[in-house]
Amino acid sequence: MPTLQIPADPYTWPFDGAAPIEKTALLCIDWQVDFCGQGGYVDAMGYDISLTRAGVEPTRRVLEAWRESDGLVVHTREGHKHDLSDCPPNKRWRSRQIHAGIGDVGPCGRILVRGEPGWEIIPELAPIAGEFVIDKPSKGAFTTTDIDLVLRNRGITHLVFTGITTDVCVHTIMREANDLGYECLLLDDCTGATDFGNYMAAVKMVKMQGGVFGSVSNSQHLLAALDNL
Ligand code: C5J
Repeated sequence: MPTLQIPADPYTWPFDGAAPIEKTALLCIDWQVDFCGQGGYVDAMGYDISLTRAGVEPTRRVLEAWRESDGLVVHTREGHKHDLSDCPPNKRWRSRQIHAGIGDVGPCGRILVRGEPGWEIIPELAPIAGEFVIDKPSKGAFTTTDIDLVLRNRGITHLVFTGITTDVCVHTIMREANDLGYECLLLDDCTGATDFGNYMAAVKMVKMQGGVFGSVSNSQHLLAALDNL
């Protein structure tokens, strides 16, 4: 069975020596127009989308190679129902304070609402047939969706993380997954945050205490390992 072993910091990933590709999923978290496209939610909040777009090209290369290895791909999308019945009032209130109200109309349609142009995954990283897409009304995924069931039904024990934003949804999902016993790897050039300092801190936090949430590597190391399969 083909396995992965990736040079990473603070430990060579995975902790158990080798990750069988059929037990490993590539997670692509919230690569949506709202988080990295012009006129989307992050843009409307006034952040520099070049920071959240920084990981697009490395992730595209990883996704292409992962697909060739027949590994499982799971995409997530953050978004709410049209009637916002699944949007916590404090989340909507907070976003309106900074003039990017969830559910309000912006250049990419209603912000973070399912089915709107801003909610779509960007074309470069769009899912293809056979890949799972998990819709979540939340930053995390494990308490608000069936992702854990989907992964366990496929025998997945190891997770490779790409996505945005590093310090919000990626971190929340990685922490949830780590708590549930999944062995996690973050690719640091396949992620980005709305603030570079927060990106750096979020990556550092994964590595503290000997890898409290997992280990950190990059696309080059993963691509080399996939090439050697
Ligand atoms: C945020 C996310 N930042 N995908 N969501 O609200 O990180």
